[in-house]
Amino acid sequence: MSPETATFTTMSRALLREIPDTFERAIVRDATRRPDVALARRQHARYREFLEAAGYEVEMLPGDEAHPDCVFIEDTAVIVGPRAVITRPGAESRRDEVGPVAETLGRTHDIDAIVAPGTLDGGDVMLLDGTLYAGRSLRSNDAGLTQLRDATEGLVKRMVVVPVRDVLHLKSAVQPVASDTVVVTPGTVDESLLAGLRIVHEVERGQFTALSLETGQVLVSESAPKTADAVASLGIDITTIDVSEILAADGGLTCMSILI
Ligand code: CIR
Repeated sequence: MSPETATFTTMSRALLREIPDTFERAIVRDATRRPDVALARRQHARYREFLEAAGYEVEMLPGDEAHPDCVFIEDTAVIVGPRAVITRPGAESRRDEVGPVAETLGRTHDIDAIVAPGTLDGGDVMLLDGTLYAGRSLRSNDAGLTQLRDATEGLVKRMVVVPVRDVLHLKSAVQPVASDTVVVTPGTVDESLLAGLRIVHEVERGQFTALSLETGQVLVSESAPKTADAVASLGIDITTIDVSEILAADGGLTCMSILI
């Protein structure tokens, strides 16, 4: 499959994972605010409804009480065309989240996997118009990024490593809202590495999160109305959602699904 084909393959399945009761113990940087599990589940249900209304067939994996962060399924696999790269999450407590995801994706994809000493979180990987941007972060190290480069060779046009600072993942700092447009949190990445992309700067620092679909629809959080307005003013079709409890667990809108 050529890089162009890999990029424009129609995505129609979404893999999600239920929120376990232990979600209130998810890893958070601000331990003064714990997510409310019941409310998080209602917000997750609306997220699922949005994907279904957009035409996605949703497959919901059961939650795992031993893994409070398992709803953040994006971090466990990176899909590039026919290949699924199973990650080795940077947070040790999340390492075993990958099992059921690998099993499910193994039915439809060639499986490759990041191995020690490599670490990689899917939240650090973004595929835009054939270019794979990969964040070097607290969660994804050089060994993991080298393995990702090898696993995707021939499936992408190029891979650009983007060091990120002050945020968890690349996609906390750089969020696609169209195939050529990203919202960037100022000061978190060297923007010259994003040359060729249209950049919108996030107004409410660290509060904006988006999920951009191949249909052109973009789901954005209610938490950053000024940034959402800036995105909408470009003619992008946005729908807003309240994901306060997901944000409280340092998650965003991409992290709750793997789109296939
Ligand atoms: C963590 O710290 O791993 C989770 N509490 C949040 C992960 C969010 N993942 C993502 O945005 N891709």
